[in-house]
Amino acid sequence: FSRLQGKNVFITGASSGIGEACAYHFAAAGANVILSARRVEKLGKVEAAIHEKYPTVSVQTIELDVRDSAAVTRAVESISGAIDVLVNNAGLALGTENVDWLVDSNIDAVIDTNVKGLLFVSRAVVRRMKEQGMGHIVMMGSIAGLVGYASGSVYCASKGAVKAITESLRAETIGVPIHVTEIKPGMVETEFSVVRYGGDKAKADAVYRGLEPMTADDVAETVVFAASRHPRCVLADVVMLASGQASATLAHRRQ
Ligand code: NDP
Ligand code: 8X3
Repeated sequence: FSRLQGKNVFITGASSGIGEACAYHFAAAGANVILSARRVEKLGKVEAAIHEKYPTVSVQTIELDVRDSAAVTRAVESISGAIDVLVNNAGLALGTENVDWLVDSNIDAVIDTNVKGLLFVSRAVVRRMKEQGMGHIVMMGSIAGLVGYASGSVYCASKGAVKAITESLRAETIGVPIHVTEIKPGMVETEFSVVRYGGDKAKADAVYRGLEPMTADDVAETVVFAASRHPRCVLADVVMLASGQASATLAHRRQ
């Protein structure tokens, strides 16, 4: 028995990391998955892996850059049937400049993706869910949205915005009912730090030095748990930390 059996789950940023893990975990729960990201070849590999392991699950892949408002509208229109669950996950950090050295292109990419892209996707999907009279949106926030840390101003601001958008949306949808969950993970080892450091794997590895980070599967399990509660309740807010972490600014590292 699974409350997610036969449900349709739309995931942004499903080509790697947390979004990809969500694709597998929702498929394992019997849900059909609609996977979107810019790198379609990676989505194809995820689709093939799901077909092989869960042959009864339907998979749709959509090439989508969430920064493109019109493309987001078209992508959501291309999804047939209900959208029962949205995992609003696509996102990134770029660079670690302090405020006085911020780079325009990094500011634009992070705000355009994490804030504006998340809003474009939310708008299109909430309209759809209001027509359906139900739905569940899982926002991928971060503990970086709770406390700003040095060299993280733009990313922290973007995740602070995710928190604010989540709260506004929850207030706007109480009567529908559309359920809204925000997951705020701490350190999860994915492509996240490799992207943030422009492909420098050594710098990315140093982020997790001396502690055991969470995995994308750890977060995906929680996303699926949140999306499969009884409809009378909503898991509104989840903070997930690696066991050696107390906050975005306090971690215990073995020497
Ligand atoms: P990854 O880099 O592994 O995955 C990021 C995903 O986002 C990729 O699938 C990427 O796909 C997609 N993406 C990035 N930009 C765009 C875009 N413009 N349009 C569409 N898709 C895009 O990192 P994570 O899995 O770690 O990150 C997923 C989410 O989790 C992000 O929102 C991140 O901020 C958040 N998070 C991560 C934490 C961590 O420590 N790793 C902790 C807390 C939150 P593609 O490049 O193919 O478009
Ligand atoms: C990513 C988590 O703490 O590296 O959202 O900013 S952190």
